[in-house]
Amino acid sequence: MVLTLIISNIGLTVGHHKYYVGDNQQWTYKMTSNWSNGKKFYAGDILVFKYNPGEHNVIKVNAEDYTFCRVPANVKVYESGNDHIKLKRGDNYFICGIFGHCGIGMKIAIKAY
Ligand SMILES: [Cu+2]
Repeated sequence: MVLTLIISNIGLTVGHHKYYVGDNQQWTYKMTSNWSNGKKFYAGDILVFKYNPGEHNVIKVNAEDYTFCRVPANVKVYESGNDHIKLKRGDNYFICGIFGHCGIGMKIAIKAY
C-alpha cells in the first residue's frame, strides 16, 4: 500500500508533457497561438521546436529581448532543428535569432504553472 502510493507520486512528478511548437508542429514565421490555445503548461513540460536546421534557430530570452527581438550576447543557441527545451515556472520567451525572423513574428511566449 505504502509502496503503491510512493510509485504513483513519482509518476506524477515525472508526468510532464511534450508539446510540439507551432501549427503543423513547425517553428516558423508568423507564429500564431492556435497550437497553444486551451493548453495549460507546467514547469518541466518540454517544448519541441522543429524546423530545417540552418534556416532557423531558437533562443530563450527575457521579456525585454522578446519585445524588441534582441539576441543577447553569449546566449545559448539551439539549432538542431529538433530542439527540446524545458519550461521553467513563469513566463518563458523564445525567439528565432536569424536576422529579421523575430520581427515578422517568429517568437512565442509561454506561461508555465
Ligand atoms: Cu527563423
